[in-house]
Amino acid sequence: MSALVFSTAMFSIVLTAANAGTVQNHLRFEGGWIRVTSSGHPMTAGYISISNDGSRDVVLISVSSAVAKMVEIHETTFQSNVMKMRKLENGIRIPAKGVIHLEPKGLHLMFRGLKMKIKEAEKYKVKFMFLNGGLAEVIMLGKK
Ligand SMILES: [Cu+2]
Repeated sequence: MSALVFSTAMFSIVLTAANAGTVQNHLRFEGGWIRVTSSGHPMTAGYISISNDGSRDVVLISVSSAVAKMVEIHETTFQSNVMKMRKLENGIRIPAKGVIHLEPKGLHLMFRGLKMKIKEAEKYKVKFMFLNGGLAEVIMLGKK
């Protein structure tokens, strides 16, 4: 499972691959985007699909980025038709041969304490950390 760790060489490939879908061993990151903000806005959400083509489950345990003080993993719930968000303290399990979709009104990344404005078509580096110590650097695109 240590093969999940990105080498420096792989990292540069990821940077040029942009939003086209990133392949690193058995994990694939696709369609990653962050909702654009107006200046001074403190938070925004991000979405991405992560596929696990491997034979073992993996757990996404934390996410970070230079664009925000913290990035939390959230789920959206509905209580009497009121939309609420909850932080997932134990991360998200991605089953073997499975895929998870972080998407509007569902699981999402919450970028809190934004240090900059998120602009359309701009590329942002986001780090995904897994329970086994694996780390993936992924480019996410600013989008409306
Ligand atoms: Cu949220």
